[in-house]
Amino acid sequence: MSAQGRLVVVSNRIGDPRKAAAGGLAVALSDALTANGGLWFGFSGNTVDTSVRDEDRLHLQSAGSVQLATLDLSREDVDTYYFGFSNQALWPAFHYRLDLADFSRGFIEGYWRVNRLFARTLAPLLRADDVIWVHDYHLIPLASELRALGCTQRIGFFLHIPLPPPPILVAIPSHDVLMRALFDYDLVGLQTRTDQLHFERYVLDEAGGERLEGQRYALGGRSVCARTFPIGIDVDEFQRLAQTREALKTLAELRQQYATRRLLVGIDRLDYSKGLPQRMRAFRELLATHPEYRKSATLIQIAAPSRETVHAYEDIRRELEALSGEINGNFGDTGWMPVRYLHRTWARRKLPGLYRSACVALVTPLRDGMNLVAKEYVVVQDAQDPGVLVLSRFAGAAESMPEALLVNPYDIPATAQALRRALSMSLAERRERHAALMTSIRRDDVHAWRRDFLRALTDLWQPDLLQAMPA
Ligand code: GDG
Repeated sequence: MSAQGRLVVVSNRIGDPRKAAAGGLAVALSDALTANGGLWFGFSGNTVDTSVRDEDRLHLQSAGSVQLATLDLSREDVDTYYFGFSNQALWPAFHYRLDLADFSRGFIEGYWRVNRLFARTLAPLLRADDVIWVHDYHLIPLASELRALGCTQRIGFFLHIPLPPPPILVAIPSHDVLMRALFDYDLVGLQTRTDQLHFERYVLDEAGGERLEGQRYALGGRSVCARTFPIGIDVDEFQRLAQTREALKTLAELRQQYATRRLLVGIDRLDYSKGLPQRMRAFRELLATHPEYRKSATLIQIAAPSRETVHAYEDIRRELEALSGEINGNFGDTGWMPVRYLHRTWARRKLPGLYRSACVALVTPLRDGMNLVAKEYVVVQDAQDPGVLVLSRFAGAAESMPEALLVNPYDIPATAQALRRALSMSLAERRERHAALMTSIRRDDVHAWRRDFLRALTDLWQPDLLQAMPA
């Protein structure tokens, strides 16, 4: 079997490598997809009647040497598999929010049904020497379903979100089936060493599995390699974006508009994992305890709409509107609003201008797989006069970015104190921290992530070893 097989990427939604707006992940994967020809498979985003046959739901198109395959789903499938089990059970539970998790029976059934449908539709498109890379929590059972159809190709899985520790994992009904499904992959990639440790603790202590050589784990006669691959950004691509006319224009406009202000920026999907209310409270605390900032500091918070039909997202949106209104009401003046809260998606090409105009970035999730905003902010700073990153210790990024100002976002006074420190940090210290952060961001960029994962998946594939496993 060749080590140079075609790459098949499977994710809930696919990226189109032809579109510049696609972002780092799509661009990085498209390099690998085009190298030996590739296929990207996922949900089309369109819904169809349940009576439509599998073959009529599949759409194939070519983007250069890459084939894009998308599948329509029924309304019920989207509601149970996507909005249901993926985003109302796994997303909150994996972000340690069991209080928000809904484990309705119909959700999990829909989740497995769609994974089976993905497998059934994908299998006929596969070649014997393909290397398959499955992405994220929507598709954990996909390898099991493909194996059940007789697929023997190398299959890797990467989890973009955190893996919680066993006491949280075991609260998920059928956690055992879900975790065992990971053993149908050849390689499981996680964002951080902490996530890997949680995987190990679950396998050894909860499931009664074993640890083998080389970060391999055995359970129920099967074995899988589980390793850490911290995802990164395409540094050069993002720095190039910062030099485009639009990014420079955004920067110039913001500098002019806020000439007498110091900008703090937050850019996130509107999601309860991102710690947005806590962040606003920390900013409120800064204004309350340090009146000198009332006339100078402005927080621009972009909260890009996301999963709007899910209740928990509606609640967080209301909370943020109330908080920003309250802060502006209490601390604003006729000519100044301390919080600019924008519930909309900003054009990607403008983001570098916004990052660059801010002397502080607030990346303070309550829990995050990695967080790419933290990395994007750092790489577009002026190395001679860089801004300061205030980063939650609960973001995966904190593991490799200790030179940021690390905070516990639940501790509002301490976060406010960190904001003050960031706003008053000396140039020498800012430069030193920035240089150190640039080194790790470059080392762990998206190309290294992709290369390391695919190399591990290719190298690890040793059928002899699998067959030698005890039944
Ligand atoms: C998941 C994991 C993990 C944000 N607002 C706008 C906008 N963005 C872009 C950012 C950044 C991306 O979206 C967000 O990436 P994050 O990593 O911060 O977070 P998630 O979306 O939750 O991603 C996360 C990631 O997967 C990768 O593995 O790091 O932990 O949760 O690129 O710039 N882009 C535009 N307008 C916006 O308003 N155009």
